[in-house]
Amino acid sequence: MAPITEFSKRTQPDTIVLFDVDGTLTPARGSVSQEMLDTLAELRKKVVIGFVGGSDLSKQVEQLGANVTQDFDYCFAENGLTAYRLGEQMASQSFIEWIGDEEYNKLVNFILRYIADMDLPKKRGTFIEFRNGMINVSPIGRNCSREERNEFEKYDLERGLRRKFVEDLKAAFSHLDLTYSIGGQISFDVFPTGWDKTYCLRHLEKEGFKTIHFFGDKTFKGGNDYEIYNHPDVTGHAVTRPEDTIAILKELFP
Ligand code: M1P
Repeated sequence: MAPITEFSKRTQPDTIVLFDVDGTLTPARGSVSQEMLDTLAELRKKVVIGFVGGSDLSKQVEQLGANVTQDFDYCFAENGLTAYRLGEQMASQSFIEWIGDEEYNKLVNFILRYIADMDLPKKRGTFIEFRNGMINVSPIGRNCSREERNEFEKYDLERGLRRKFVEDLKAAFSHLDLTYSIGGQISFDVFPTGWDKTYCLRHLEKEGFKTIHFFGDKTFKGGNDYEIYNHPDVTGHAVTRPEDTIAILKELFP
C-alpha cells in the first residue's frame, strides 16, 4: 500500500512511532518537558507520530498540552477508543453499548460494595470513572491529592490490594469477557478483552504503515503496555522514564 499522502513530506512516511504517556512521554500524571516536545517536533519531520494512553483525552491534554490533537498525527485516548487523526475524530465503539446497562449496574454495585468494605487509611472521591471505552476503578478515589496518590501507591505495593480486587472481580464476573489492567498508581482499568492498547492498531490497519514502533514503560505481563509491546506487527521499546525515550529516539532516528 502506498504511504499516506498527508505524510509524504516526512523522510520516512511509512513509519509511525507510538508512545505511551505516563512514564514514557511524561512523569506519572505529570506534564511533558520542553525537551520532549522539541524531540517530538524534530521526530515528526521524519516519521508519523502518535500517542496511545489508557486515560481519557482530558488528562492527556493536561499532560501533553492544549494543542495535543495538532501536535500529534494520531491521538489515541482510552487505548484508541477515542481517536483523532490530524485533528479529526475517528469513529469508535463504547463500553456501555458493549456491556449493556443491566450487567453494568451489577458490576458497579459490586465494585462500590467492595470498596466500602476495604479498610484503607484514606478514601476520597470518584471511585469509579465512567469513560467511553472502559471504566477506571480507584479504591482511594480519583480526586485524591498528589501526596495521597503517592501514599496509596506505596500502601498498595506492600499489600497487593488492587491485585486481590482484580482477582475477586474476575471470579465474580467470569461470564463477561473483561480485561483488568493495573496501569497507574491508584487505580485499574476494566474493558472488554481485546480493547487493550492493541485496539489503536485497528485504526492504523488501512493506513499503509510498514513499520510501527511503540515505546512504553509497563511492558511486563499484567502492565497495560504488554499486549501492544509484544504484538507481532509492532517493534517495541521498553523505557522506565521519559529520558530513556529521548535517548532511544536519538539512536533510532539520529
Ligand atoms: O495511563 C496509565 C493509567 O493512568 C491513570 O492511572 P492512575 O490514576 O491509577 O495513576 C489512569 O488514567 C488509568 O486509566 C491509566 O491506565
